[in-house]
Amino acid sequence: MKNPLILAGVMLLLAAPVFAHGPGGHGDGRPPTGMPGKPGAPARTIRIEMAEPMRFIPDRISVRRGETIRFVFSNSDDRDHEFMIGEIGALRAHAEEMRKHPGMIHKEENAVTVPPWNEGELLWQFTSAGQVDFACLLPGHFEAGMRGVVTVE
Ligand SMILES: [Cu+2]
Repeated sequence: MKNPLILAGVMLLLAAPVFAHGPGGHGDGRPPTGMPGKPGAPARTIRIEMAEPMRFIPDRISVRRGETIRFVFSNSDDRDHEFMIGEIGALRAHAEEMRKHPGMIHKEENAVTVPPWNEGELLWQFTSAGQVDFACLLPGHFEAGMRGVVTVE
């Protein structure tokens, strides 16, 4: 039976992990997508441009497990863009929520919003090998291809 309430429940389950990705959010203390970097810890800077048409440049990044990255974003476009890091299913579900509530502003520790012609920063530590996704979840941007991948070696 295709019940919309059950579908909504599934969407909530998919969305849940993105909110749980804080320090100590998981039992083993090593969330698969990483955790906010500790201010003052050694960090490598990676610059990412948020550019028209709906692109992160670069959109493929390689890091080592355990590495802390200071992402510095420069928005060269005339509209807001956002960087949210997480698991792709959670990002997708979140993008859906953003379409329903366009005024939503992110205060999550795994996201930063950058106004036009401005810069923003996010400090993030990659704790597990594998792939971590990132995307701009402002309405229509994710769907237009504004996303990328971090490979953790
Ligand atoms: Cu965007």
